[in-house]
Amino acid sequence: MSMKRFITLEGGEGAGKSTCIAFLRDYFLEKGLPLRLTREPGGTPLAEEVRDLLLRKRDEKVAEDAELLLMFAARAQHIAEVIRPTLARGEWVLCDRFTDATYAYQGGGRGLSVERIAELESMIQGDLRPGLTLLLDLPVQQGMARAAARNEKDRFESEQNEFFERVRAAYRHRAAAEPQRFRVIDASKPLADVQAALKAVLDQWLGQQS
Ligand code: Z5A
Repeated sequence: MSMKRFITLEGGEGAGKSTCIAFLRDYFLEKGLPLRLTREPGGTPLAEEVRDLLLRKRDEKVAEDAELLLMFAARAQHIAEVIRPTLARGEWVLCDRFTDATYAYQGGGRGLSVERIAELESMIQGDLRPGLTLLLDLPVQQGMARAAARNEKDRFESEQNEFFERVRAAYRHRAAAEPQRFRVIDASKPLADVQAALKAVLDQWLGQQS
């Protein structure tokens, strides 16, 4: 199964993932390449229900391990029902967040150990890893200012500044550790520059396919 066709998009608050997804969808369409756009947590009816459980604000404190296991429960379903079958058909998958988000939010943000996450990653994913990960990176303050324009905050968006600083640091740490998989895009730039950077990365990535 080709991991080269499995692409993930990551980034912190207000990084512009939704905006970039639309651009990437058009890019693939123009190239005539079959693309399945999907997201985590979510991507199947059951996994979307788990997403709702995870994002909804509630009075009860959510235990860190409960959060971690729900993320991987949704992921197991998403992999079985969408990601593996799509890749097996030879199509492309573009996933809005994947396991790097678990390392960043549950690892960096909540402080869970990398080993604990890695154990679940191999249990649930086996050898499935993205071939290419696009990380939209920008200073936390700038991202928060962009995101502030949105309506009601969910359970993650309600976290404090320091939480998002740890998330960003964890993402950057992972990108530095795996430069062959990650492409870090400066998301603090105007949208046109971000899109040009994405296009350059994909032109190069697709060029390597043949
Ligand atoms: N989560 C987790 O904890 N563990 C996991 O394993 C996984 C996820 C998979 C939901 O994710 C939450 O799940 C997430 C982490 C957790 N929580 N948080 N935070 P999500 O991906 O659905 O949530 P999100 O981060 O809110 O994603 P988003 O909706 O795609 O937001 P965004 O990246 O901020 O994108 P945006 O809406 O496109 O951009 C925000 C605003 O900035 C918008 O007004 C744009 O017009 C503007 N924008 C975008 N780009 C630019 C540029 N370049 N210049 C100026 N303005 C811009």
